[in-house]
Amino acid sequence: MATRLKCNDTIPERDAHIIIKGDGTGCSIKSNSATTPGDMTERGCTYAGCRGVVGGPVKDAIQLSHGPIGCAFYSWGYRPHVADTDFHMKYTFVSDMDESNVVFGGEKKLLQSVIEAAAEFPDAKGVFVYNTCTAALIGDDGKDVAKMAQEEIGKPVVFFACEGFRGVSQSQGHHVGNETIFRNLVGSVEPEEDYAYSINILGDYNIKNDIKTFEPLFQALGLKIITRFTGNVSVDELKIMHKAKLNVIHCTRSATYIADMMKDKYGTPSISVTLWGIANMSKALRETAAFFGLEKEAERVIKTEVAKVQPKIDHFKKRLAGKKVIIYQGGPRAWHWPELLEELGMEVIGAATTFGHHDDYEKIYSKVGDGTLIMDNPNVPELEEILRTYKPDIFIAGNKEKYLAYKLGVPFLNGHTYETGPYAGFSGMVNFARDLDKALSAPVWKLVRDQARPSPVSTLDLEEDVA
Ligand code: CFM
Repeated sequence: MATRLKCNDTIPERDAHIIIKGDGTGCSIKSNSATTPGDMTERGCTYAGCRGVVGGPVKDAIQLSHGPIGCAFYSWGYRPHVADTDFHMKYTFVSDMDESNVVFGGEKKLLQSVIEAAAEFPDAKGVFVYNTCTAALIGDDGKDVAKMAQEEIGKPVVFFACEGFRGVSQSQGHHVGNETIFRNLVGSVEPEEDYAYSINILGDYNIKNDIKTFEPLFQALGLKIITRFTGNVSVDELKIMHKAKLNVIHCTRSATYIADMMKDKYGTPSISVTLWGIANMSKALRETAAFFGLEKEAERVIKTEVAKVQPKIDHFKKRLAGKKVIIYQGGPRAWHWPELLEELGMEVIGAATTFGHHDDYEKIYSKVGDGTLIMDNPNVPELEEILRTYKPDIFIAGNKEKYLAYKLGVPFLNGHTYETGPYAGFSGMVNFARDLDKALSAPVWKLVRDQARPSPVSTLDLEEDVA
């Protein structure tokens, strides 16, 4: 049932986006709808979801925004370590539309920018052009320009119609990114190699080198990973992703679209997995192995690898058990992570997403206990109110919320780009537990409680926890 926070007395439209599990009305939350005017949402735009999340990690493509320079600057390098080259951390590209281009059109400038960038970086395997609001509003035909540019430079020039205003959040950008990569690149070459035991990992973006934790596990089963969509991937790897026998989807929110298109066109089956946490990673290996008849190998890998990390996890579990968590992520991590936190003896008392769809909320609903607060697209006053009233021991969210948490005296962990990560796979779970412990045990919370705030929201027993 819709729930009223005090701060929403003047914006009652927000009530439908906030529910409490177990009040007898089921998962009746409103989501994936336009933000109410006046609500200071934290959502990103379609361009952010396409350029930042899906297309951006492709390591040997020139990432070129067609629009004003700010769109390129503010989408540059905010997700670190997604590739094993530093090309994208060093450079970002933009057609640099200015007022005269808005009046007279920016197509010529775009064509010239693509040609210049390709000449300057001859090793790049293609150019990805991302449309922005400005270029779309004046009616530039970027798709046509991309076609001309492709003929001129002799490499793929892929145009993404991801102008920011298209959807209600960055989620629409994932969709555009999936469709555009599928239509323009996938299946454009036919290698002759044997791909009998091969998979793609879809919906992993190699945050803080996540792939280093789980790729060796799949490889130890005897499987070849053709493509990661799109962490640390090359244009050439995207072209042959249709050769895989199975798609393993990690982030279902951002990558199920391409899995569905591959199923329709190539008959490629897919499974949805979670690559965080001991139980989930084990399940992912078992299900993938079962598809190829490699069950024995899976049991061997799980046994050996879990034995290496379990003592460390047990150590942290003793320190973390009983702590209460509010988690606020973009989408699926809010339902992937309650189980991990449970493995560490912790309890989720609030879960929120920026752009989750109803299926994400149903998953959250099924994984948290009665009384848990579930929120869609929360804004800052709402987050402040729930941190003050629910008094979690730790808040897992992103950089936008970090200082709010700190100012309120609440320990914080960055769940988007991680603290010291990686967090995926078996070894990543140790990092996750260690970073949670570090955040909770930092001596600063004692000072904050004693000196800065008469009534902090932290419920930590500091004497016990300070290392
Ligand atoms: Fe998928 Fe992601 Fe996420 Fe996402 Fe994101 Fe992200 Fe996220 Mo930040 S693709 S939906 S748009 S798992 S950047 S790597 S952490 S909000 S929950």
